[in-house]
Amino acid sequence: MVRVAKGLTLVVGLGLSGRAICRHLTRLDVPYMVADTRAVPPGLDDFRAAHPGVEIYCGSLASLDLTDAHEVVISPGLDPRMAGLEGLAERLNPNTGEPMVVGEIALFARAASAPIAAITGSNAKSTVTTLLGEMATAAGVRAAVGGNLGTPALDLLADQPNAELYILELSSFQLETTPHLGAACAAFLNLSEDHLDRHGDMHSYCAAKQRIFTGAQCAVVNGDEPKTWPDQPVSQVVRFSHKAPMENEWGLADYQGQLTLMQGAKPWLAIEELKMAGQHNYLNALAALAMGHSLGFAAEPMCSVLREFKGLTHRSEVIATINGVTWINDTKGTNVGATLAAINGIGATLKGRLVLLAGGVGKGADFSPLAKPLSTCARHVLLFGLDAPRLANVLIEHVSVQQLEDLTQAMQTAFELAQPGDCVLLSPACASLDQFANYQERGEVFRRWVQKKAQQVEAI
Ligand code: UMA
Ligand code: ADP
Repeated sequence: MVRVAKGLTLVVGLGLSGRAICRHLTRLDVPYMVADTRAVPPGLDDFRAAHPGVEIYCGSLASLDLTDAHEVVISPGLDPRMAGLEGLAERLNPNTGEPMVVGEIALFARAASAPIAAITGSNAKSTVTTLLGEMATAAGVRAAVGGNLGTPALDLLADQPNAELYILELSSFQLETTPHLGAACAAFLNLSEDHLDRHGDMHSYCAAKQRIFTGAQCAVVNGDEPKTWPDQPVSQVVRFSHKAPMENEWGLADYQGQLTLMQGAKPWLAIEELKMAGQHNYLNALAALAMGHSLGFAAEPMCSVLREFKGLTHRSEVIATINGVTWINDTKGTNVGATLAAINGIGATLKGRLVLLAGGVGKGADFSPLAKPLSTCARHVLLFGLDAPRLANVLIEHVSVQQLEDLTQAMQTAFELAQPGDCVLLSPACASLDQFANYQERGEVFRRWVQKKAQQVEAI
């Protein structure tokens, strides 16, 4: 057994979050040691050089004696109930009054001196977080934007100490280890199956996300999805929905002959002024407006951001039109809910039919909700990767399905099968890790292939 010395904080994981946690503890002069379950975590030598004198343990946590540890701060990619940490997440820490095991965001909440706007949900987190960040800047608010979408939250504290507002995208993994967030405004955008391999069931997954509301002053929730509504008292709850809104709610309604983003009876922006592709982005615009409004941003700067924002790369991103067929990269569609939103959002605007490219690591999800919408709007579904057989099983009776070796083969087949007016959509409903380093690499493979094909076709 390796003993964690009395009074030391144990940081678990040497990824982005782990390193940010270490930098934070170093700044605070809190003594700590580090553990990583991998024999040789990536970047170990660099870490040693940057933190001389910090003890590092690599291997199973079950060989650590944590009896005297001050606190355990765990990275989001690791399960707080993993071997070696059994029972600790439920035990109160006499030093902090919080559980013995916490995560990066718990330390962030303790240290942040400016208000926090936090965003969670199964999908659309990065889009709404980025939109809100741009709205803050346009409204003249010095905002620092980070969390699950990129810069670790704790690095924001050091990099932007004068921030007037922290805007954080938070995953269920991060929230699970955050006992108290105390956000000025917390949004829970939507809930659909994801990460069940980690959380076990939808109840635990939703409970992790519900933690975003602990100590929140204002909750922004999806009026159409009751599971996103706070399960604890929050003094102000603001709903957004795709329906015509009641007073003080946000929604969509006809205003002077145009579908318009509305707050109660007040028109904010006609849909045709939005640049983002797909109907699912109407809700994302409403969620960002609802949050910005509750945080006191002025109306006009928020609307001007919505008039310009084209959406993030890898999310319903139009890459090219080849022989009348539009090719769309939605590699960030990594779960069934996201792919459903992309199919419904894009399918509704199509002249032809959809050729869907899907597959990868399904994370234990039920794929059957895809069957009905695909039977209505798809010409073919081309499957690749680890869970292609599971996808094929649930889709085969509803739509034409073919299984291919990999994404490149699927793209070649799509090129041969698609007809003018159709749309080839990469929205895999799965994680990418069986065949790619990450979802971005999968999207870049798609982009490069499509752009090359477009040049070849033009040259003919
Ligand atoms: N790992 C080990 N042993 C360890 C430590 C890590 O095996 O001791 C493995 C984990 O199982 C995991 C990988 O290393 O597969 C990375 O885990 P990590 O916790 O070290 O991850 P970070 O590098 O800190 O990145 C995390 C988020 N990753 C995860 O939650 C898995 C990043 O979100 C986030 O951008 C970053 O913190 C900064 O906040 C990525 C993500 O995939 C984009 N998030 C999931 C999602 O969006 O669906 C939740
Ligand atoms: P996240 O950060 O939660 O993964 P993103 O903004 O990166 O969210 O979008 C991820 C995917 O979610 C997109 O590629 C799209 O398929 C889907 N999506 C976008 N908006 C919505 C929405 N309002 N509801 C459901 N799915 C959505």
